[in-house]
Amino acid sequence: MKKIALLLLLTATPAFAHAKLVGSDPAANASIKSPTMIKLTFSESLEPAFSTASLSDSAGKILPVPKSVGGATITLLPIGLKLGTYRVNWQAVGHDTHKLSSSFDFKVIP
Ligand SMILES: [Cu+2]
Repeated sequence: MKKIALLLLLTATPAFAHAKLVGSDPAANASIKSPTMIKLTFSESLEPAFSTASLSDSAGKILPVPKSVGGATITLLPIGLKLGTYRVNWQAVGHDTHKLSSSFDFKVIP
């Protein structure tokens, strides 16, 4: 009985501690006018040295975009994105040092 409870605790705790992506603006798969800010919001404060995001175009080319990591957010400041599909790749490390990474797309429309 005690052993089972401990096991549950051990497997459940890290999942709560991960810095998960809880929202983004633009949202995944959104179609929007050319954005000047892309904001990713995570479930907990990030370790700035190990947390980052990048923006790539439909050809997979990474675009030079200013970025900042502060608190539980990563912000990208693109300028003049042309029509097309873009991908945001992100990597997030919270204070438990677990690394999560993923990506999502959005589309710039007229
Ligand atoms: Cu974790």
